[in-house]
Amino acid sequence: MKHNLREVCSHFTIYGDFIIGVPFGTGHINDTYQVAFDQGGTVVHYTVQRINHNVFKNPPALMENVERVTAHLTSKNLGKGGGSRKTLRVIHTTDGKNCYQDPDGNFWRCYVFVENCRTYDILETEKQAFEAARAFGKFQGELVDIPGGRLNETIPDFHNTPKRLANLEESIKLDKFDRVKNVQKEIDFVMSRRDDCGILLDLHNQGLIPERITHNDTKLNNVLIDDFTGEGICVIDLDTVMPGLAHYDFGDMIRTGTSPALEDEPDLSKVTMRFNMFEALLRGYLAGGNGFLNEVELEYLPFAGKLITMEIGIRFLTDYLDGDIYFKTHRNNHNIDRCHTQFKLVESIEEQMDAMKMKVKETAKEYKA
Ligand code: ADP
Ligand code: GN1
Ligand code: MG
Repeated sequence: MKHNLREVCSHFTIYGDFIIGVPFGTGHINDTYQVAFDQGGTVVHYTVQRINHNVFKNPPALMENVERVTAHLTSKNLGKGGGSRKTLRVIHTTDGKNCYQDPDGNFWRCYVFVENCRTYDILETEKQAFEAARAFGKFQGELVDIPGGRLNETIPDFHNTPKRLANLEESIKLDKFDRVKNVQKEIDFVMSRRDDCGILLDLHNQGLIPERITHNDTKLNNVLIDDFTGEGICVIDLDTVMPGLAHYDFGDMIRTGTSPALEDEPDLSKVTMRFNMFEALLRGYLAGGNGFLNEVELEYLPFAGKLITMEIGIRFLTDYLDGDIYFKTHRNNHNIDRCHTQFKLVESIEEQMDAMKMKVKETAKEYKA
């Protein structure tokens, strides 16, 4: 085990005796563990995470966001039944802080582990898609009136696609690992779509789509699905909750919720945008958000799927050129496999764009507030 979890846990206000800690989940950035404690003969679990401080430069500011967001969501769900499973609960350190910094400079946080639910890397049914998207829509809707001023930007320009493109161009120019020659086709793919990159930000700058509080990492495995009811109960992975456009969230749902293949699937024939899953995501998102989107936001929901998928593809491609330093990789060319699935999905979305737009037009009417 890379980390001494027993020692880490001793700095949090957890009652009982540490039993064991095991790595958990398939995230690309942080180190996540499930730890078990014996509390008077009952085993109780917690999530303990090392925050990647190369990616998140200011973990205490990030945790300040998490505390504000979870406190607000908790207040909204008070008295509505099952409230304690609907929002992450931060466990404080023994000296009253929201995270612990170890002697090596690592930042750790701890949450109550929500039992009897799980996350899915691939969605299997329309119901799961509906439920997951509804949870994200509800999350965005409930944060509309969070008090206390603008949230901290935990990663500036996180979904600024033109900047992501500029970073790619810089990495191509530097070509530190002599890899550009291996990915000319992928680079051409991006460059032929470069005019798409600024579309959402332009609409925002024209005042047509507003800034909202968004999650920004709405991978479908960032919502806990109840084992018994199949309901999307709790939105997790709150590191990137900050000001953003609604499209960043719906776009990433299309990216991760419509394909029947894993993000790193080498067999590209499996990668496709399943229209029925798109519709289920759309219905779930609109049902959860309860009509807060304006007409222009609605119109650009399908485009968001294309743009965010391309943006993450650009980031995987850039990381490959930079020597695989940002995303965790587990095999050679892992980032390239990931990039390929994204670009294949972009093509599939492009082919179905007209039908997707039509579907949004028809469906939005049913969910007006
Ligand atoms: P990462 O940044 O590594 O993606 P996440 O916060 O998404 O970290 O956690 C990784 C996985 O751990 C999730 O996909 C989920 O399955 C599980 N998980 C995280 N927090 C909790 C929690 N509080 N209760 C239950 N499961 C959790
Ligand atoms: C990372 O941590 P994780 O795996 O939920 C990344 C997202 C990407 C995603 C691609 C902070 O999310 O932006 O969309 O990988 N998170 C960060 O799978 O960069
Ligand atoms: Mg996650």
